[in-house]
Amino acid sequence: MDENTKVTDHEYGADDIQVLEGLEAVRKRPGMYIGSTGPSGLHHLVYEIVDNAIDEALAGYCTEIDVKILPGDIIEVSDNGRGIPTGIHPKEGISAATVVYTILHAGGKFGGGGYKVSGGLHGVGASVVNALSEWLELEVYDGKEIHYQKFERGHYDEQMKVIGKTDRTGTKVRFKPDGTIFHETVFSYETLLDRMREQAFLNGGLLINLTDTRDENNVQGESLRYEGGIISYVEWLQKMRGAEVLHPDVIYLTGVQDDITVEAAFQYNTDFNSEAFRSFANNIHTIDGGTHETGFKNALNKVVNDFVKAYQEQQAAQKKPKKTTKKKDNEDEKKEFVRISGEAIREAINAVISVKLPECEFEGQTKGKLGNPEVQPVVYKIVSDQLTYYFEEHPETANIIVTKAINSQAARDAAKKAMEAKRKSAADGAGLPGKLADCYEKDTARTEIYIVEGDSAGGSAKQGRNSAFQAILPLWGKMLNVEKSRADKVYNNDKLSPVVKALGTGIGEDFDISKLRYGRIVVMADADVDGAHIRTLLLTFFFRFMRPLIEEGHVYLAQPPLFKVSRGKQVRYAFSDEERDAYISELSGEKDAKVDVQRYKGLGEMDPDQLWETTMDPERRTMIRVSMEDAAKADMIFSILMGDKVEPRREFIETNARFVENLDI
Ligand code: 1YM
Repeated sequence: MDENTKVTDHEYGADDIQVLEGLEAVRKRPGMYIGSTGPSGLHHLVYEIVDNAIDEALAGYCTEIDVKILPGDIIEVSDNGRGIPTGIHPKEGISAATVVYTILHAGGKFGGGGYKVSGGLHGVGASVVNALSEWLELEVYDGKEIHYQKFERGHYDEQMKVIGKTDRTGTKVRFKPDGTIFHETVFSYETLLDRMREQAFLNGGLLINLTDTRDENNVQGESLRYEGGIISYVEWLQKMRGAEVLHPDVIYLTGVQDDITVEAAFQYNTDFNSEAFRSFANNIHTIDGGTHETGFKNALNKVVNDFVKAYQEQQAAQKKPKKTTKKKDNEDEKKEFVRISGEAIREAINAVISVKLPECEFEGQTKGKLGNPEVQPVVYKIVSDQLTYYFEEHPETANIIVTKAINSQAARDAAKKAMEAKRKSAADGAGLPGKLADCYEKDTARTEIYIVEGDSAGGSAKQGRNSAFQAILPLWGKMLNVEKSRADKVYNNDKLSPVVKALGTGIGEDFDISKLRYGRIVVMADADVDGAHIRTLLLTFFFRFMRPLIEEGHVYLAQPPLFKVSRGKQVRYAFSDEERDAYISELSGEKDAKVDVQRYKGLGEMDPDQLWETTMDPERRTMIRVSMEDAAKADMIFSILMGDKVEPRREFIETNARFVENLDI
């Protein structure tokens, strides 16, 4: 017998063999059960245990959950619910709690009858956490006795036993993730805090305490309870992004139909070109949206357009003399009624949508999209009925939102006109910007455009490039912060319009990726503060106006070296201080020969050959591909970084300083 089939104090029957095989399967292929054995999988262990406590809260028996990170990165989760049943399970002949922690469950719980609402690991359960823990201790308080059992990698030597008396009820679980399974066993307080806060918002009124006692000199913690549920969530999101709200109250709509519970909360702010949706199905964050989001968007479209139409009809009736014939009247109405596009209606919205349903189907590569088709008409019906009612009851708010939608549409129309005028103007020649040094090839599988700040760097890049497939566009003029500008200004900006023309796709609602002229768009800027500024501004622009470029992985950041380390003809380029030091010791050799170190302050200091060798040659360069995991999160980060409120930006930079280099956007 190997160590994984340890002898326990009861005989193995056919069921036990199944248990062992089940938990072995989890240990052999952990990724299949928790997604990965990196940090994300590690944190999922906590979510799974907490989800069981949240289910107990949803069932109405638990009001408080404690989550602790203890020294040694041990996790302790406890709740004040009923406690997992400890009685002997009729079929298995062991404690029901032991069954929960040792048998793989496909999803729904036994005994319950209801459906499992939350679910980090798609409901596979506590046994997976147990199988992937070096050890796990379970304590159940049943109002009389404390029941206890210890497991090692899912196995146990002793059955559940009583270790003391108690008058409270609840469940406590302590575990240490298995270091032979996980690459990373250090928990991130911030990651757990984000998740616990999200769950506290989604389960309004529930108290979740998070404490980190790993460093005894720096114990940190937070008590999270939001009576307002997702209304509080929207308020919090607005505050985080430093937004100025457009109307005082968060609009909250809710209803139940066909076993589907729908909740939506939203509020507009004064931002431009931003749209932030956060949606959840059974408390699981659906980062790619799905049928609940579509239902909501369609309902919002319909209701706002109904009100716009009524508003326009009213205006027309006031203006029109009574004499005109009926037929003409109708014609005029048709002409005057302007439909507002979904994008214009959603500009500057901040929304949270949460649905609960008997069984979720998730779609897409990352399973981040709700697929259930029956959800869309239910959300549509509830949101359109209730929003119509809300607008009737709150005419001032309705008026603010409808006016904002009309203005957003007007700005978009003006922007479109500006674009068309530019396109048509003869001065534009073939339509390509004058400073673009284009490449010869046309096949986007190979073509690249380098967008370069600064004329001298642009010059070196032009000489150093391979003109067959690499185009260079130097940037000049005054850069516009798109975060603070209406769409028509963006289209007319002298720095951005050459970028738009060179890429060929158009922007905003006109964006057409099939017209993209280059497969790779490389932003090449100095490795200093000004360079960082240019990079952020361009990324914000792409994110707000050409988002599919980022979503489909076309945008890259060039990585020019920071140092040149040389000894005679031997040359090394270093991209960090560590690399520089390593090359210095490599080249100085045993005899400590003199090594020359040059620090590049800007791209302009490199000659064309050096620039090609280090930064542009596909065989030798490294580039960062810009990706975006979560649009709502990216939207928030751009608002914080580029908006005009200083305080949220300072806070963001302080808490994220360590991560800023590899932000996921
Ligand atoms: C710290 C983690 O697991 N709490 C928890 C779990 C259960 C219950 C209560 C519970 C559920 C039910 C009845 C029911 C679970 N019970 C089961 C099972 N906290 C934590 N609190 N009585 C108690 O669903 O009917 C699985 S989880 F299957 F045994 F009922």
